Amino acid sequence: MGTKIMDARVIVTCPGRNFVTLKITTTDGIYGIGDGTLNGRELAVVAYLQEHVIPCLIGRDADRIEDTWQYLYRGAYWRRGPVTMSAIAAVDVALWDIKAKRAGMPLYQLLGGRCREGVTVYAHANGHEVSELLESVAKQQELGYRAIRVQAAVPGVADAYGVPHGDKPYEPADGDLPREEVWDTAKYLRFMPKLMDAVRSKFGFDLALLHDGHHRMTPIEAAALGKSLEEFQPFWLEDLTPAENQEAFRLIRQHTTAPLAVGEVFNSIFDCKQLISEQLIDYIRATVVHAGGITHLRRIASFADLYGVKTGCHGATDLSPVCMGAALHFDVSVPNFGIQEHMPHSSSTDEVFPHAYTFAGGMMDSGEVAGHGVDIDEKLAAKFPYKRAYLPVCRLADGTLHSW
Ligand code: KDG
Ligand code: MG
Repeated sequence: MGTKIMDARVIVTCPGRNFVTLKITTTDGIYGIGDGTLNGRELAVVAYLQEHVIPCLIGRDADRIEDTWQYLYRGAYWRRGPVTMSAIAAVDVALWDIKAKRAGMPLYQLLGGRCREGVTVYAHANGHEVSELLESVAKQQELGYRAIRVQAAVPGVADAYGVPHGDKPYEPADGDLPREEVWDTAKYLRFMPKLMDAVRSKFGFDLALLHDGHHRMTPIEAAALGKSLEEFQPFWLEDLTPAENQEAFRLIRQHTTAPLAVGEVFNSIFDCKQLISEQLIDYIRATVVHAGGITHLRRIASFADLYGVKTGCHGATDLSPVCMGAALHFDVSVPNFGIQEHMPHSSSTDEVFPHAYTFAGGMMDSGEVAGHGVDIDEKLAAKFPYKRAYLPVCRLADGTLHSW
Protein backbone atom coordinates (compact mmCIF):
# COMPACT_ATOMS: atom_id res chain seq x y z
CA MET A 1 0.00 0.00 0.00
CA GLY A 2 0.95 3.60 -0.43
CA THR A 3 2.41 5.20 -3.49
CA LYS A 4 4.18 8.52 -3.39
CA ILE A 5 4.07 11.50 -5.70
CA MET A 6 7.42 11.47 -7.50
CA ASP A 7 6.94 14.21 -10.06
CA ALA A 8 4.44 16.92 -10.94
CA ARG A 9 4.62 19.08 -14.06
CA VAL A 10 2.50 21.76 -15.67
CA ILE A 11 1.86 21.54 -19.41
CA VAL A 12 0.53 24.61 -21.21
CA THR A 13 -0.77 24.19 -24.73
CA CYS A 14 -2.84 26.21 -27.20
CA PRO A 15 -4.45 23.96 -29.83
CA GLY A 16 -6.81 26.76 -30.87
CA ARG A 17 -7.19 27.99 -27.28
CA ASN A 18 -5.11 27.82 -24.10
CA PHE A 19 -5.22 24.91 -21.68
CA VAL A 20 -3.30 24.30 -18.43
CA THR A 21 -2.78 20.65 -17.47
CA LEU A 22 -1.08 19.20 -14.40
CA LYS A 23 0.57 15.80 -14.77
CA ILE A 24 1.42 13.92 -11.58
CA THR A 25 3.55 10.76 -11.66
CA THR A 26 3.85 8.32 -8.75
CA THR A 27 6.68 6.10 -7.54
CA ASP A 28 4.91 3.07 -9.01
CA GLY A 29 5.01 4.64 -12.46
CA ILE A 30 1.35 5.64 -12.79
CA TYR A 31 0.42 9.13 -13.88
CA GLY A 32 -2.74 11.16 -13.64
CA ILE A 33 -3.73 14.46 -15.19
CA GLY A 34 -5.91 17.36 -14.04
CA ASP A 35 -7.22 20.52 -15.73
CA GLY A 36 -6.24 23.91 -14.25
CA THR A 37 -7.40 26.20 -17.07
CA LEU A 38 -8.72 29.63 -16.03
CA ASN A 39 -9.79 31.46 -19.17
CA GLY A 40 -7.81 34.67 -19.74
CA ARG A 41 -5.79 34.21 -16.51
CA GLU A 42 -4.06 30.91 -17.37
CA LEU A 43 -0.52 31.79 -16.31
CA ALA A 44 -1.63 32.84 -12.83
CA VAL A 45 -2.63 29.21 -12.19
CA VAL A 46 0.61 27.97 -13.79
CA ALA A 47 2.67 30.13 -11.38
CA TYR A 48 0.50 29.12 -8.40
CA LEU A 49 1.07 25.46 -9.21
CA GLN A 50 4.75 25.71 -10.06
CA GLU A 51 5.86 28.08 -7.32
CA HIS A 52 3.55 27.18 -4.45
CA VAL A 53 1.88 23.80 -4.88
CA ILE A 54 4.26 21.41 -6.63
CA PRO A 55 7.06 21.79 -4.03
CA CYS A 56 4.58 20.57 -1.37
CA LEU A 57 3.40 17.62 -3.45
CA ILE A 58 6.65 15.76 -4.03
CA GLY A 59 6.93 12.81 -1.63
CA ARG A 60 3.27 12.98 -0.48
CA ASP A 61 1.13 9.84 -0.34
CA ALA A 62 -0.78 9.87 -3.65
CA ASP A 63 -3.69 7.93 -2.10
CA ARG A 64 -4.53 10.65 0.41
CA ILE A 65 -6.76 12.74 -1.81
CA GLU A 66 -8.91 14.32 0.90
CA ASP A 67 -5.92 15.08 3.10
CA THR A 68 -4.07 16.68 0.18
CA TRP A 69 -7.18 18.75 -0.64
CA GLN A 70 -7.37 19.96 2.97
CA TYR A 71 -3.63 20.64 3.02
CA LEU A 72 -3.85 22.86 -0.07
CA TYR A 73 -7.08 24.58 1.05
CA ARG A 74 -6.86 25.01 4.84
CA GLY A 75 -3.12 24.72 4.94
CA ALA A 76 -2.54 27.67 2.61
CA TYR A 77 -4.13 30.09 5.10
CA TRP A 78 -5.39 32.14 2.07
CA ARG A 79 -8.54 30.34 1.00
CA ARG A 80 -10.75 30.21 -2.08
CA GLY A 81 -10.65 32.32 -5.24
CA PRO A 82 -10.55 31.05 -8.84
CA VAL A 83 -6.75 30.79 -9.09
CA THR A 84 -6.32 28.82 -5.87
CA MET A 85 -9.33 26.58 -6.50
CA SER A 86 -8.37 25.81 -10.12
CA ALA A 87 -4.89 24.83 -8.95
CA ILE A 88 -6.33 22.62 -6.19
CA ALA A 89 -8.72 21.10 -8.76
CA ALA A 90 -5.82 20.20 -11.06
CA VAL A 91 -4.13 18.29 -8.24
CA ASP A 92 -7.36 16.68 -7.04
CA VAL A 93 -8.40 15.39 -10.46
CA ALA A 94 -4.90 14.07 -11.22
CA LEU A 95 -4.96 12.15 -7.90
CA TRP A 96 -8.46 10.72 -8.56
CA ASP A 97 -7.21 9.66 -12.01
CA ILE A 98 -4.24 7.90 -10.41
CA LYS A 99 -6.37 6.20 -7.74
CA ALA A 100 -8.84 4.91 -10.32
CA LYS A 101 -6.02 3.68 -12.58
CA ARG A 102 -4.46 1.86 -9.64
CA ALA A 103 -7.82 0.28 -8.85
CA GLY A 104 -8.19 -0.65 -12.52
CA MET A 105 -11.64 1.00 -12.58
CA PRO A 106 -13.31 3.91 -14.30
CA LEU A 107 -13.41 6.84 -11.89
CA TYR A 108 -17.20 6.76 -11.48
CA GLN A 109 -16.88 3.39 -9.72
CA LEU A 110 -14.88 5.05 -6.96
CA LEU A 111 -17.60 7.70 -6.67
CA GLY A 112 -20.23 5.08 -5.87
CA GLY A 113 -20.95 3.65 -9.31
CA ARG A 114 -23.46 4.61 -11.97
CA CYS A 115 -26.74 6.33 -11.11
CA ARG A 116 -27.79 6.53 -14.78
CA GLU A 117 -27.07 5.05 -18.20
CA GLY A 118 -25.74 8.26 -19.72
CA VAL A 119 -25.44 12.01 -19.30
CA THR A 120 -28.01 14.29 -20.96
CA VAL A 121 -26.17 17.25 -22.43
CA TYR A 122 -27.27 20.55 -23.91
CA ALA A 123 -25.86 22.14 -27.04
CA HIS A 124 -25.46 25.76 -28.06
CA ALA A 125 -27.48 27.34 -30.88
CA ASN A 126 -26.90 30.92 -31.95
CA GLY A 127 -27.61 33.36 -34.76
CA HIS A 128 -27.04 36.88 -36.02
CA GLU A 129 -30.75 36.89 -36.97
CA VAL A 130 -33.72 34.96 -35.56
CA SER A 131 -33.87 32.94 -38.79
CA GLU A 132 -30.21 31.94 -38.40
CA LEU A 133 -30.86 30.94 -34.77
CA LEU A 134 -33.77 28.73 -35.88
CA GLU A 135 -31.52 27.02 -38.45
CA SER A 136 -28.90 26.52 -35.75
CA VAL A 137 -31.48 24.90 -33.42
CA ALA A 138 -32.58 22.58 -36.25
CA LYS A 139 -28.94 21.63 -36.88
CA GLN A 140 -28.33 20.75 -33.22
CA GLN A 141 -31.53 18.69 -33.18
CA GLU A 142 -30.32 16.77 -36.22
CA LEU A 143 -27.12 16.00 -34.30
CA GLY A 144 -29.32 14.40 -31.64
CA TYR A 145 -29.49 17.08 -28.93
CA ARG A 146 -32.79 17.31 -27.05
CA ALA A 147 -31.74 20.26 -24.90
CA ILE A 148 -30.50 23.43 -26.61
CA ARG A 149 -29.31 26.81 -25.37
CA VAL A 150 -30.48 29.71 -27.54
CA GLN A 151 -28.57 32.99 -27.92
CA ALA A 152 -29.14 35.54 -30.70
CA ALA A 153 -28.01 39.01 -31.69
CA VAL A 154 -30.34 41.68 -30.27
CA PRO A 155 -31.63 44.20 -32.86
CA GLY A 156 -29.95 47.57 -32.31
CA VAL A 157 -27.29 46.15 -29.95
CA ALA A 158 -23.75 45.87 -31.25
CA ASP A 159 -22.73 42.75 -29.30
CA ALA A 160 -24.80 40.04 -27.64
CA TYR A 161 -23.28 37.32 -25.49
CA GLY A 162 -23.03 33.91 -27.16
CA VAL A 163 -23.10 35.05 -30.79
CA PRO A 164 -19.95 34.55 -32.88
CA HIS A 165 -18.15 37.33 -34.71
CA GLY A 166 -18.18 36.21 -38.34
CA ASP A 167 -18.48 32.57 -39.40
CA LYS A 168 -16.11 30.88 -36.93
CA PRO A 169 -17.51 28.75 -34.06
CA TYR A 170 -18.17 30.88 -30.97
CA GLU A 171 -15.00 31.33 -28.90
CA PRO A 172 -15.05 34.54 -26.84
CA ALA A 173 -11.41 34.61 -25.61
CA ASP A 174 -10.16 36.03 -28.89
CA GLY A 175 -8.19 39.19 -28.11
CA ASP A 176 -4.50 39.86 -27.47
CA LEU A 177 -6.08 42.65 -25.43
CA PRO A 178 -9.74 42.54 -24.27
CA ARG A 179 -12.16 43.37 -27.09
CA GLU A 180 -14.73 46.00 -26.04
CA GLU A 181 -18.41 45.19 -26.56
CA VAL A 182 -21.39 47.54 -26.22
CA TRP A 183 -24.58 46.41 -24.49
CA ASP A 184 -28.19 47.57 -23.95
CA THR A 185 -30.34 45.63 -21.45
CA ALA A 186 -33.65 47.39 -22.28
CA LYS A 187 -33.46 46.33 -25.94
CA TYR A 188 -32.54 42.79 -24.87
CA LEU A 189 -35.51 42.55 -22.49
CA ARG A 190 -37.89 43.64 -25.28
CA PHE A 191 -36.39 41.18 -27.76
CA MET A 192 -36.15 37.98 -25.70
CA PRO A 193 -39.90 37.06 -25.60
CA LYS A 194 -40.00 37.41 -29.42
CA LEU A 195 -37.02 35.12 -29.76
CA MET A 196 -38.41 32.44 -27.44
CA ASP A 197 -41.80 32.68 -29.14
CA ALA A 198 -40.19 32.09 -32.55
CA VAL A 199 -38.35 29.01 -31.24
CA ARG A 200 -41.41 27.51 -29.51
CA SER A 201 -43.62 28.22 -32.55
CA LYS A 202 -41.27 26.33 -34.82
CA PHE A 203 -40.09 23.50 -32.56
CA GLY A 204 -42.91 23.06 -30.04
CA PHE A 205 -42.53 22.44 -26.33
CA ASP A 206 -40.82 19.02 -26.26
CA LEU A 207 -37.39 20.54 -26.74
CA ALA A 208 -35.65 21.65 -23.53
CA LEU A 209 -34.74 25.32 -24.10
CA LEU A 210 -32.04 27.07 -22.11
CA HIS A 211 -30.80 30.66 -22.15
CA ASP A 212 -27.80 32.42 -20.60
CA GLY A 213 -28.20 36.06 -19.44
CA HIS A 214 -24.46 36.17 -18.64
CA HIS A 215 -24.70 38.36 -15.52
CA ARG A 216 -26.00 41.44 -17.39
CA MET A 217 -29.21 42.30 -15.53
CA THR A 218 -30.05 43.94 -12.24
CA PRO A 219 -32.20 41.78 -9.95
CA ILE A 220 -35.45 43.55 -10.96
CA GLU A 221 -34.55 43.30 -14.67
CA ALA A 222 -33.87 39.61 -14.13
CA ALA A 223 -37.27 39.25 -12.47
CA ALA A 224 -38.91 40.97 -15.47
CA LEU A 225 -37.13 38.64 -17.90
CA GLY A 226 -38.19 35.56 -15.95
CA LYS A 227 -41.81 36.76 -15.91
CA SER A 228 -41.84 37.50 -19.64
CA LEU A 229 -40.33 34.13 -20.60
CA GLU A 230 -42.31 31.92 -18.25
CA GLU A 231 -44.98 31.08 -20.85
CA PHE A 232 -42.25 29.59 -23.11
CA GLN A 233 -41.33 27.13 -20.34
CA PRO A 234 -37.54 27.49 -20.34
CA PHE A 235 -35.61 24.56 -18.92
CA TRP A 236 -33.51 27.22 -17.18
CA LEU A 237 -32.47 30.84 -17.27
CA GLU A 238 -28.81 31.15 -16.41
CA ASP A 239 -26.74 33.84 -14.68
CA LEU A 240 -29.41 36.53 -14.94
CA THR A 241 -27.73 38.77 -12.39
CA PRO A 242 -24.23 38.67 -10.86
CA ALA A 243 -24.34 36.35 -7.86
CA GLU A 244 -21.84 37.95 -5.50
CA ASN A 245 -24.95 39.15 -3.69
CA GLN A 246 -26.79 35.90 -3.09
CA GLU A 247 -29.77 37.68 -1.47
CA ALA A 248 -30.55 39.34 -4.80
CA PHE A 249 -32.10 36.08 -5.96
CA ARG A 250 -34.90 36.45 -3.42
CA LEU A 251 -36.25 39.30 -5.50
CA ILE A 252 -36.12 37.29 -8.75
CA ARG A 253 -37.87 34.36 -7.07
CA GLN A 254 -40.71 36.58 -5.84
CA HIS A 255 -41.67 37.32 -9.45
CA THR A 256 -41.08 34.20 -11.51
CA THR A 257 -41.26 30.42 -11.46
CA ALA A 258 -38.79 30.13 -14.38
CA PRO A 259 -36.06 27.72 -13.21
CA LEU A 260 -32.78 29.48 -12.42
CA ALA A 261 -29.22 28.24 -12.94
CA VAL A 262 -26.15 29.92 -11.48
CA GLY A 263 -22.57 29.17 -10.60
CA GLU A 264 -20.12 28.70 -13.46
CA VAL A 265 -17.89 31.36 -11.88
CA PHE A 266 -18.24 29.93 -8.36
CA ASN A 267 -15.24 28.28 -6.82
CA SER A 268 -16.48 27.23 -3.41
CA ILE A 269 -19.51 25.95 -1.53
CA PHE A 270 -19.64 29.27 0.28
CA ASP A 271 -20.41 31.06 -3.02
CA CYS A 272 -23.72 29.21 -3.21
CA LYS A 273 -24.55 28.41 0.42
CA GLN A 274 -27.42 30.88 0.72
CA LEU A 275 -28.60 30.34 -2.87
CA ILE A 276 -28.99 26.65 -2.11
CA SER A 277 -30.21 26.67 1.48
CA GLU A 278 -32.89 29.28 0.70
CA GLN A 279 -33.83 27.41 -2.49
CA LEU A 280 -33.21 30.50 -4.60
CA ILE A 281 -31.86 28.49 -7.55
CA ASP A 282 -32.73 25.20 -9.24
CA TYR A 283 -29.41 24.23 -10.86
CA ILE A 284 -25.88 24.71 -9.60
CA ARG A 285 -23.43 25.28 -12.48
CA ALA A 286 -20.14 24.83 -10.61
CA THR A 287 -17.83 22.36 -12.28
CA VAL A 288 -14.72 20.35 -11.60
CA VAL A 289 -11.94 22.74 -12.62
CA HIS A 290 -13.08 26.01 -11.04
CA ALA A 291 -14.68 24.53 -7.92
CA GLY A 292 -11.79 22.65 -6.36
CA GLY A 293 -12.00 19.35 -8.23
CA ILE A 294 -14.11 16.23 -7.78
CA THR A 295 -13.65 16.33 -3.99
CA HIS A 296 -15.20 19.77 -3.52
CA LEU A 297 -17.79 19.49 -6.29
CA ARG A 298 -19.21 16.36 -4.65
CA ARG A 299 -19.56 18.31 -1.41
CA ILE A 300 -21.46 21.09 -3.21
CA ALA A 301 -23.72 18.54 -4.94
CA SER A 302 -24.50 16.68 -1.69
CA PHE A 303 -25.41 19.97 -0.02
CA ALA A 304 -27.56 20.97 -3.03
CA ASP A 305 -29.35 17.61 -2.93
CA LEU A 306 -30.70 18.40 0.55
CA TYR A 307 -32.61 21.33 -0.97
CA GLY A 308 -33.77 19.83 -4.26
CA VAL A 309 -31.17 21.70 -6.31
CA LYS A 310 -29.73 19.75 -9.24
CA THR A 311 -26.34 19.90 -10.94
CA GLY A 312 -25.77 21.55 -14.33
CA CYS A 313 -22.03 21.58 -14.84
CA HIS A 314 -20.42 24.28 -16.93
CA GLY A 315 -18.93 22.75 -20.09
CA ALA A 316 -17.74 25.54 -22.39
CA THR A 317 -14.65 25.05 -24.56
CA ASP A 318 -12.36 26.78 -22.03
CA LEU A 319 -12.85 23.77 -19.76
CA SER A 320 -10.41 21.26 -21.20
CA PRO A 321 -11.28 17.69 -22.25
CA VAL A 322 -9.67 16.65 -18.95
CA CYS A 323 -12.33 18.62 -17.08
CA MET A 324 -15.06 17.23 -19.35
CA GLY A 325 -13.88 13.66 -18.73
CA ALA A 326 -13.83 14.15 -14.96
CA ALA A 327 -17.21 15.95 -15.05
CA LEU A 328 -18.81 13.03 -16.91
CA HIS A 329 -17.66 10.57 -14.22
CA PHE A 330 -19.18 12.93 -11.65
CA ASP A 331 -22.37 13.29 -13.74
CA VAL A 332 -23.03 9.56 -14.11
CA SER A 333 -22.56 8.95 -10.40
CA VAL A 334 -24.16 11.98 -8.69
CA PRO A 335 -27.74 11.34 -7.49
CA ASN A 336 -29.06 14.88 -8.11
CA PHE A 337 -27.80 15.24 -11.67
CA GLY A 338 -29.67 17.80 -13.78
CA ILE A 339 -27.91 18.35 -17.10
CA GLN A 340 -24.37 18.85 -18.49
CA GLU A 341 -23.29 21.58 -20.92
CA HIS A 342 -21.55 20.38 -24.09
CA MET A 343 -19.70 22.76 -26.35
CA PRO A 344 -17.56 20.49 -28.55
CA HIS A 345 -13.82 21.18 -28.66
CA SER A 346 -11.94 21.80 -31.91
CA SER A 347 -10.46 18.78 -33.65
CA SER A 348 -6.91 19.91 -32.75
CA THR A 349 -7.90 20.09 -29.06
CA ASP A 350 -9.41 16.59 -29.29
CA GLU A 351 -6.16 15.33 -30.86
CA VAL A 352 -4.01 16.81 -28.08
CA PHE A 353 -6.32 15.25 -25.46
CA PRO A 354 -7.28 11.71 -26.59
CA HIS A 355 -10.30 10.63 -24.56
CA ALA A 356 -12.64 7.74 -23.84
CA TYR A 357 -15.81 9.82 -23.51
CA THR A 358 -18.43 9.65 -26.23
CA PHE A 359 -21.46 11.50 -27.57
CA ALA A 360 -24.52 9.90 -29.19
CA GLY A 361 -28.21 10.76 -29.33
CA GLY A 362 -28.02 13.84 -27.12
CA MET A 363 -26.17 11.97 -24.39
CA MET A 364 -22.53 11.73 -23.38
CA ASP A 365 -20.81 8.99 -21.45
CA SER A 366 -17.57 8.81 -19.50
CA GLY A 367 -16.54 5.47 -21.05
CA GLU A 368 -15.16 2.45 -19.20
CA VAL A 369 -11.40 3.10 -19.26
CA ALA A 370 -9.56 2.97 -15.90
CA GLY A 371 -9.08 6.49 -14.51
CA HIS A 372 -11.02 9.42 -15.93
CA GLY A 373 -10.20 8.29 -19.44
CA VAL A 374 -8.52 11.45 -20.75
CA ASP A 375 -4.85 11.67 -21.70
CA ILE A 376 -2.52 14.30 -23.11
CA ASP A 377 -0.27 13.84 -26.15
CA GLU A 378 2.67 15.88 -24.90
CA LYS A 379 4.57 15.89 -28.19
CA LEU A 380 1.58 17.28 -30.01
CA ALA A 381 0.81 19.69 -27.16
CA ALA A 382 4.33 21.15 -27.51
CA LYS A 383 3.56 22.15 -31.09
CA PHE A 384 0.93 24.64 -29.84
CA PRO A 385 2.65 27.25 -27.63
CA TYR A 386 0.71 29.51 -25.25
CA LYS A 387 -0.87 32.55 -26.85
CA ARG A 388 -2.25 35.34 -24.66
CA ALA A 389 -6.02 35.61 -25.14
CA TYR A 390 -8.49 37.72 -23.17
CA LEU A 391 -12.24 37.50 -22.79
CA PRO A 392 -14.03 40.69 -23.94
CA VAL A 393 -15.11 43.49 -21.62
CA CYS A 394 -18.56 45.03 -21.88
CA ARG A 395 -19.67 48.70 -21.76
CA LEU A 396 -22.97 50.55 -21.95
CA ALA A 397 -23.47 53.13 -24.73
CA ASP A 398 -22.23 55.95 -22.45
CA GLY A 399 -18.99 54.07 -21.75
CA THR A 400 -19.89 52.69 -18.30
CA LEU A 401 -18.20 49.36 -17.69
CA HIS A 402 -20.79 46.58 -17.39
CA SER A 403 -20.56 42.87 -16.54
CA TRP A 404 -19.58 40.88 -19.64
O1 KDG B 1 -14.73 31.58 -19.84
C1 KDG B 1 -16.04 32.06 -19.94
C2 KDG B 1 -16.95 31.06 -20.61
O2 KDG B 1 -16.76 29.79 -20.11
C3 KDG B 1 -18.39 31.45 -20.44
O3 KDG B 1 -18.62 32.70 -21.04
C4 KDG B 1 -19.29 30.40 -21.06
O4 KDG B 1 -21.19 31.35 -19.97
C5 KDG B 1 -20.67 30.41 -20.51
C6 KDG B 1 -21.42 29.16 -20.63
O5 KDG B 1 -22.52 29.13 -20.09
O6 KDG B 1 -20.93 28.23 -21.24
MG1 MG C 1 -22.87 30.71 -18.77
